[in-house]
Amino acid sequence: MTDQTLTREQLSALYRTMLRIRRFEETVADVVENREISTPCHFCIGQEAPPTGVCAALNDDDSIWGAHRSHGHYLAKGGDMRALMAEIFCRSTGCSKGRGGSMHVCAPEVGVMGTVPIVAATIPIAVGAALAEKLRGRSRVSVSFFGDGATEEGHFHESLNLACVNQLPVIFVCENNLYSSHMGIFERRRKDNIPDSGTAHGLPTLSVDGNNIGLVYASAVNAVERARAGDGPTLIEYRTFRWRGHVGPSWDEDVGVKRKDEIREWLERDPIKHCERRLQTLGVEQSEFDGVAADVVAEVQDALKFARQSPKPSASEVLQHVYRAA
Ligand SMILES: Cc1ncc(C[n+]2csc(CCOP(=O)(O)OP(=O)(O)O)c2C)c(N)n1
Ligand SMILES: [Mg+2]
Repeated sequence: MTDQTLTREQLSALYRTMLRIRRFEETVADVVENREISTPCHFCIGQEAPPTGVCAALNDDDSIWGAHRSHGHYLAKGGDMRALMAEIFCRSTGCSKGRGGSMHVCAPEVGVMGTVPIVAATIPIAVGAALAEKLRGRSRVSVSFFGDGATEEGHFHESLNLACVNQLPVIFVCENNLYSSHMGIFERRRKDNIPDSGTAHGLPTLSVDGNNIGLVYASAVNAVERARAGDGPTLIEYRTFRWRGHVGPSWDEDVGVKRKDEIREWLERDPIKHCERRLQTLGVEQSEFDGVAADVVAEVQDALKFARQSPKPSASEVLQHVYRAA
């Protein structure tokens, strides 16, 4: 597989999306740090390429399903930035009407069907969505985004098996950032072999550099083509790394665990800088980068202003839009 086939325009669009995710999350991180809001936020700073590249390979009516670290997926799939910021501020203008916060986001109009912080919870739901599409005879694809920790849940294995037996149009995207909360992969598994799970269940499986946007995009396009053609599911492992702690704005720290040596290496593999260097080789000038940066800052500041000015749900309405057993 090669990332050399992307045009300058395609790569520029991917660059812009990654920068939108990065600046959006850095701004939210500052707001949390300054205690303006106390919403628990799991940032994907450093991991922007998988959501960006995979969502760029999808259509609006393809569905995506995520977990607790999903701001990037929402934005990359075309979700409205103002509504995401407002949701994180728990305002009634938020994408989940202020009931969900950072971890329960949706934008069904562009296929962001739901994110759930129960680890692995949405993997079987993505399979169900793919089954529905197959039964309806449509060619829409569903994508399940999850972390390496989720592959240790039974849901993951059951979902892979069911999808493979029925050749469903679903793509399993494992963003392997080598940590589940504060626990490194070798504290949890005997082997660093997530792709083997796909092989065991009979799925085509690949492991890709998740910080190289060109490779991410190319691998996603292949998987989407297979799914649309009726050739069934694919499991893709994207190797990447988060720069912040598991939850919250702090740099690289979880319950006292720091990963200094690892992060030094991963900072050098910044997916945005990598993309910037590729664009430079394609002739993009500094003035163009400056223009994108200015647009993105303006968009994020507008979203922040919108969230701050939006009302909170009133106490009398707080049970509206909430499902409860009768
Ligand atoms: C079923 C379940 N078990 C445990 C948790 C607590 N928990 C929340 S996030 C997380 C780590 C998940 O790691 P991973 O799937 O690798 O995703 P990452 O945070 O690295 O993106 C854990 C254990 C949970 N939310 N749900
Ligand atoms: Mg992880």
